[in-house]
Amino acid sequence: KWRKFAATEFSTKDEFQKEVVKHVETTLARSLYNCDELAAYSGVALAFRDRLIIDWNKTQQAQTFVDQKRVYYLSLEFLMGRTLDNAMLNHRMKDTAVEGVSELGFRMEDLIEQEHDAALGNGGLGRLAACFLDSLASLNYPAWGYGLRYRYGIFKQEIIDGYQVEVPDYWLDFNPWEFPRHEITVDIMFYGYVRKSTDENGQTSHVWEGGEVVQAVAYDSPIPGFATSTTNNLRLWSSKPSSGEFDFQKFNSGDYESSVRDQQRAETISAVLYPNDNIDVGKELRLKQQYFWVAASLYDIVRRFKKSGRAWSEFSDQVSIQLNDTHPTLAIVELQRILVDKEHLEWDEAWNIVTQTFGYTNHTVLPEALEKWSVPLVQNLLPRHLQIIYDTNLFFLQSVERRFPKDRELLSRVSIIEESNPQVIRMAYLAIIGSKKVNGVAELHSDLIKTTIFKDFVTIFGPDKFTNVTNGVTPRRWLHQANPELSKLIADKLGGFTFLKDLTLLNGLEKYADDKEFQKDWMHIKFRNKQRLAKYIKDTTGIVVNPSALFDIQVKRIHEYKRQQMNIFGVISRYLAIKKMTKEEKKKLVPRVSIFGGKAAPGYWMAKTIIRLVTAVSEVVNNDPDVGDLLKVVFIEDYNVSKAEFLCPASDLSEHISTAGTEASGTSNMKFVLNGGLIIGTCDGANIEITREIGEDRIFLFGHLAEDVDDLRHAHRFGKTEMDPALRQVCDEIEKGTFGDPGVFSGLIHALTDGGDYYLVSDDFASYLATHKLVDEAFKNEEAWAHKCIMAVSAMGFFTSDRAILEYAENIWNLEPVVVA
Ligand code: 26V
Repeated sequence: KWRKFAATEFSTKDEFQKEVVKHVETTLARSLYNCDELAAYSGVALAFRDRLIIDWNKTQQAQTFVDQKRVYYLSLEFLMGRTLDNAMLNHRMKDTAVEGVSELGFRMEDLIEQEHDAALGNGGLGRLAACFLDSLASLNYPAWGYGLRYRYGIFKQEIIDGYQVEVPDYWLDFNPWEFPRHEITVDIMFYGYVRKSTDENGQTSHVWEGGEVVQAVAYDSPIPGFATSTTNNLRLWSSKPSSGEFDFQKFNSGDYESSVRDQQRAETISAVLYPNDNIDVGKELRLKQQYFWVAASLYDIVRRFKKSGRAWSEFSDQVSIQLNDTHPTLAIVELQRILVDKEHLEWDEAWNIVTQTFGYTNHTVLPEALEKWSVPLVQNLLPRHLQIIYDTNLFFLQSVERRFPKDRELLSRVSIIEESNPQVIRMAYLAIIGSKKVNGVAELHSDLIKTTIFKDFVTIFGPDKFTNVTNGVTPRRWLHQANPELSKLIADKLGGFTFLKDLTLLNGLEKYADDKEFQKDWMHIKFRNKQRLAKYIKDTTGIVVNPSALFDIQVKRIHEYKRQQMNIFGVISRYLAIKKMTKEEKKKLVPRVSIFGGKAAPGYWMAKTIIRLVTAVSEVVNNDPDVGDLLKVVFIEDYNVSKAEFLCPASDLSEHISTAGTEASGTSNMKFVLNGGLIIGTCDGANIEITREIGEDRIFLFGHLAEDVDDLRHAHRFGKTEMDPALRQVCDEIEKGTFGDPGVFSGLIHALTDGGDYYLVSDDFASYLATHKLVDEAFKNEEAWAHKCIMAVSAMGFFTSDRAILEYAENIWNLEPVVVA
């Protein structure tokens, strides 16, 4: 009987305008006469939010009703970016809304800009989680994301006097996309002790008690699929003092300050995202974050399962939990604890359920990024969990011992506990042992983990436990939203936007690759996207760049393994060459704009030095009259998702030049090619599969292979390598002071010389420069270039995150879609 009161959703421009005005006047209590862009944005967002909520409710009801398996994606990072544009496009209502706001006197681009990025992630791993949520909803899979609601996302980067300065990112003052669920709370315990208790039947069990309690509060956000009603849920947990915990004793006795301190300590847990990417720092607060989030999420998942009234033996038919890297590995231990200590299942029965439930995705082979928690830390914070880890390890090692008797070396190699001082817990090993499937994120990476860091586990568990799911990106955000003109041009040729749901349809572009008219349209769109970027650069840095120049972009976290230093050394080399050129030679040179962007972890000194070198080179080169338009160097401040959305469509060339074997996959490589740019790259991560799909003639590959790396490093260590002569010149120039005080850059030079050139910059430098020459030559022939770009895009269907999610659903989760009426 409530149906007749059901909310209505707008479907025409007039209805939309009415909704916007209603929200501005009532929800926001603003007069239409002083409605600024922020208020207008808010009104539009609230109007769309209403539509989303209707689908969200329908979806959650339908998914509960069908009672099928759900997947839970546990990730400490969800790098969502902005929501409004995506919501409008997924609902196929943007055109209507654009018209509507324009009649109200606003430009939609300006309103979209009002929204703060949701920047709850560092880089690739967090953005992958966001793309996966989009695909899960678009493919109608019943799925929830679980994460932390950080008060501060990744810091904002300012460049002051050429150096990175970090500024806190407070993003929550107006966020219409989240819904606090003050009624959905979980008490989470830390510290305390474990007591053994024996019941009347002589059964002993473990009771963890006497610790400090913090409360988790759920905040939900709707995740709409593209052109479907399915709207999934992203649940982020926020920490606050538990209601029983606020110390009234202290409060009443006048110790107000200390009771406030206790309160703040609880709130600190979800206060800030750790800004490290690919480096483990082992801080207690980080471990607290991990347990807090994992325990709240599991409590929630188990509570939902128990409502279904099924037997525990059916748990893994109803629930799959995917671990996004090792950060949520404690979930394995927590589920075992719930089943054994709370639900009183036998150890083996519980462990069977656990190992049927979890899947673990590895995202890096870099040793410094593999999480290891110190035993004393875990003993103190989570005493019962440490016992369970010890028991798990014991039973595991016993089973290994039975199968491989007397191989003590093997036992110590695969032990979850590393016998260092202090002992540490190898989280990746725990994740492997507790999961049904382990996957890498690109073919090379998945092969590497099987033959290097996890080799012994392949011997023990057999090869079938280990699999590959190559990453992908959502074409909705990364083509349709970021590059609407290109999306439209493609749709015109392919007869509509179906390709956004089945990206392999792009291969229909192949037959237009030679079409001169189409090439012209294509390159014209590229040019306009470059103009837009040129304007942004001018407005934000004052640097004037020529939009006809070759735009060469490297945007990603700053890390030695990603080799931004090699890129800037290459730029210096080009600069030195220009300085020596005659007028005639200069005329033949293709003008370039080298664009860098990315954040350095605040404590990563070498990464910060790389940024300083880029800004120093840019100051010199951009102001050198000998160079003019032939070379410009730009550092884009505060690279984030929204900036990626206008950078990806504006590249002619993007750089993905990690030392072979170090970049697990990379995903911006996919975004750049999908937007009609070519790439220069090493044989690393997904570059290899991109090459296989688009063809060797459409990518600029260079450098040594992953299999050469050990020998090359060895040669460096034993002083058997001479520095590449071109690189030598670059170093000399830096040391001469051409880019300011050379002392500032000595760390970078030192890394190449006495440092043993761990990332093999010198070994790859000649081939890097030679390949850039090939790029210059290729760029001179615009038709041939356009042909390459079109052919490349036509072959990018494989790299949609829809394909990745279908593979997870079929090979790992055994998950079926639920269609919402
Ligand atoms: C590790 C740690 C260690 C503890 C402190 C904070 C922190 C934050 C992140 C990480 C994980 C780094 C792994 C990572 O981000 N890998 C990237 O994953 C992308 C998606 O699969 C992939 O495309 C990139 O190649 C890979 O570097």
